[in-house]
Amino acid sequence: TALPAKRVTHLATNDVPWFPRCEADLDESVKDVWGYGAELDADHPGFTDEAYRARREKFAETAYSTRHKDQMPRFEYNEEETATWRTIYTKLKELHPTHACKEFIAAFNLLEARGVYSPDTIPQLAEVSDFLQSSTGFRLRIAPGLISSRSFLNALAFRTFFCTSYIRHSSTPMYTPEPDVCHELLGHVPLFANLEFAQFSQAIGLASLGATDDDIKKLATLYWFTVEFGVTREEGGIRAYGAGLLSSFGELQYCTSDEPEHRPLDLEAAATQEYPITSFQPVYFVADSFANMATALHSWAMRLDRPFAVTFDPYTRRVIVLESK
Ligand code: HBI
Ligand code: FE
Repeated sequence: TALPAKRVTHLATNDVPWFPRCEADLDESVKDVWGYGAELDADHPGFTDEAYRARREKFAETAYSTRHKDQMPRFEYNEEETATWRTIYTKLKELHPTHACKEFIAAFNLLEARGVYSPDTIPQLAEVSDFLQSSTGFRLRIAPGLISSRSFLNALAFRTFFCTSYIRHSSTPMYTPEPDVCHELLGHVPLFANLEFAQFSQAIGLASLGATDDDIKKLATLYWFTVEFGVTREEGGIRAYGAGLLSSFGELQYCTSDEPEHRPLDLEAAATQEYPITSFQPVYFVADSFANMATALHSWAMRLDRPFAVTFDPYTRRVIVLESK
């Protein structure tokens, strides 16, 4: 259920798609989901499990009803859900020393040292959000499921990450067809505590505000090859920083092997590369550093087709729009 295509009417051109100007505007973006957040497809591992479907309804309902002004609710996870978390956590963590980039490992260790992460409990999103807030100003907002590319990227402009809170079905601990709390917390969250990575992520978000549909597609593709499936080169070899890799036991091993192609990261190339969504990636882009990526993104984004510029005011956490008349 995509939202009707609202237009911004106060800009010189009235052809600009609506975009959030302040964090409360993200209340609109939450509703902009691809499919209803709890309506499972027939091939979903939890499709025939009534109890699981009821849980998903509950999580979706909480996500839909939580507004920006509200406190983040607490989630109660049951034994079965906690066991799934423990299995994934333990297996993935074994691969960190040899397959994850050093920035990810550092942040993950800090999350454990602060008592936010452990294999025994699924962390509360409120605590994870507070941790990120004090590290880089990033925050979590509960998502009912897969948010549209535009709304999802727009939120990054506010250093806000739409984060799911439900967990995958217990029958397939190493597989999920959609983002779940394991993918978010074990894949994405640690690097949002890294200043340069946070800056890069926000820059993608700022570039997406009021962007054309074509440019949203390019930004979503760039996001795919960096934030989801990015790798970097360290002394020991290729290391993953993308969340899609760090949350996948199989692909994490594959992406650092000699099998796939590793190309140096070029933003325009990565923004236009085709990719499969149901199999391992045939091509990975190798980044040199997050700091360079953030800088390169700022100049690359200037070439996008947009009749205004935006900046983020960290004091009010609002977006300022600069029009060239
Ligand atoms: N929605 N909840 C959620 N989580 C994601 O990781 C996510 C999303 N929507 C789109 C998306 N990721 C990306 O693949 C790009 O389309 C931006
Ligand atoms: Fe993701």
